[in-house]
Amino acid sequence: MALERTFSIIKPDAVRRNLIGKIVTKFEEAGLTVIALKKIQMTRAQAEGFYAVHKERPFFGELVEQMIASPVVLQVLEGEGAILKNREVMGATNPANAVEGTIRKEFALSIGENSVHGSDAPETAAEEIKYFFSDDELVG
Ligand code: DAT
Ligand code: MG
Repeated sequence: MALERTFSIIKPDAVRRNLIGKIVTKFEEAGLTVIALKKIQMTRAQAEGFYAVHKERPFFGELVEQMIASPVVLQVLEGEGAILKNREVMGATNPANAVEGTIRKEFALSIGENSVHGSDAPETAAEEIKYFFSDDELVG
């Protein structure tokens, strides 16, 4: 396994419920290291650009509205096999299908308000990190 970096968003539904610490703890306990972290209010343009891959899907409008409803926490996580590890800690997109102990099983409200985003592959991880962070913000 290689040392990887991946991108994570703690979504508005979780930030609003003061779950930042509990979610970061899940990542850290899985062996992921936080090498960048910031809280922002995402703009509509940022959210539409970030989710451009989903723009033809029926839930695109709702997805953008949920992402800009209130602040989010952005992170870059580093570790061995970090991309897959992050996805495992997150759990399935639909919380109804998420395994016990995962973030989405414990905290997600619905398939849309599912508490976290995580990159799904090395290419998207690199793109998503660059979309929100400059190189000098990554402190490995
Ligand atoms: P993931 O966030 O697990 O990578 P995805 O990339 O397929 O899932 O979709 C991005 C987000 O879009 C997902 O976190 C929640 C929303 N979404 C996906 N499928 C949906 C659906 N059928 N109805 C409503 N929202 C959906
Ligand atoms: Mg995805």
